[in-house]
Amino acid sequence: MSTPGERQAPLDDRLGVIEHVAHRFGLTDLSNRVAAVGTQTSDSRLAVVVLGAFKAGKSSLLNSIIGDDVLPVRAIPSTCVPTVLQFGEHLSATVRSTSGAVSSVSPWALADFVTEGANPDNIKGIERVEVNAPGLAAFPNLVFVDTPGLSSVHETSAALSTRWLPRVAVAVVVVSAVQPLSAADRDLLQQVAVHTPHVLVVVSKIDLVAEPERADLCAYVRREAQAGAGYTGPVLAYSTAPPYGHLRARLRAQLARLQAHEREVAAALLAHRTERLVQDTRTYLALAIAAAEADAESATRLRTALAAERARLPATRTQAHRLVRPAAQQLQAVLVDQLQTELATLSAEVLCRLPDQARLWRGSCRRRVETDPLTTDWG
Ligand SMILES: Nc1nc2c(ncn2[C@@H]2O[C@H](COP(=O)(O)OP(=O)(O)OP(=O)(O)O)[C@@H](O)[C@H]2O)c(=O)[nH]1
Ligand SMILES: [Mg+2]
Repeated sequence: MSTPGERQAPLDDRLGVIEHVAHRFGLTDLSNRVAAVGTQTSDSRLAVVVLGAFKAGKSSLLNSIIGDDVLPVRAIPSTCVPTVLQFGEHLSATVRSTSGAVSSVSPWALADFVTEGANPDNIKGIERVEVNAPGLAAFPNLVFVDTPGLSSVHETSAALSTRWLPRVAVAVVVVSAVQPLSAADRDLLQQVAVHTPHVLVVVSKIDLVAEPERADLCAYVRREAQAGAGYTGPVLAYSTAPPYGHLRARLRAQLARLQAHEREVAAALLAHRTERLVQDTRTYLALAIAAAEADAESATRLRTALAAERARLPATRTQAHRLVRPAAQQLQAVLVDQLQTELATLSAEVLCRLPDQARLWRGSCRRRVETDPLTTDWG
């Protein structure tokens, strides 16, 4: 694992320029994102943030991953305070108040703090609850976050973009099978893409959809997510119901892959965040020029100031590319590795089924198999 110093050094210049621009123009969005990059360089654990609409099944999904029903699950809008879950040898919980107070509580009493019913509009002033869970032993470098549900596109933009999205390393976007990919979900996917390249879409409650329609439903979500938000990542069906252990295992396998390649994931995340920050800073600067052109005097002042910023940004971009390239190479190596493993499994399966299938064939194909099924060249 890289030390904070190793990750920080090459970023200082870029972040310094962007922070300067953000401060000068009062761009809090950029300031938050610069702060998030700074946090990433000092905290090596990856934040897997579970996001989605009200009642999509976010808390249920996390309970099934940790193997304990500690997060309150309700049929009415429930979670109102985020809960951060990480590996710990013993199940325990801590409540952090906005005042700075910290207190240990029973992990079975989280409903008193994180639910709308017991803590309406967060009158108890809780910033977050932290849970140590032995069920996360397989993911010591991941920190999971259960977030309050989103009710509208507006809320997605307002609350999340400033508070949670900048901290997301991996976004698990939960979409309910009974309300697949609403406008708010598409908006969320678009916003998430600004902050991380690591996104998983999970179609929850798949047990509520008849078996023959499940594949179509996932294909629909995939199509809509691509058309509406340019999303091309995995779409995983999910259910917390007992017969669907194989679907839960698939999600765990995806998370295990992130855990195993934590360094590459973190490098790609840092490169992505920096590159997007550079792009957005350029856009803000261009807008600032356009706005200032309405006022000749301020335009002259601003132009002089912006010329200095612009002179520094090309160097910033080059540095960002330097960061992206090694990360991309590392990821490529990982993908080739995975493909080779899957190819070996697939080849074994094809060779195993071939004799039975070949009996049904006619003509030249059949003659080739009969000659030597194992050395026949199928290419
Ligand atoms: N049938 C079925 N119901 C589920 C599944 N997952 C969650 N539910 C139900 O969906 C409802 C909402 O689940 P929660 O886990 O509280 O959803 P949430 O997204 O955390 O909700 P908020 O915190 O209010 O946004 C509850 O009644 C759950 O029992 C599932 O896989 N299958
Ligand atoms: Mg919840």
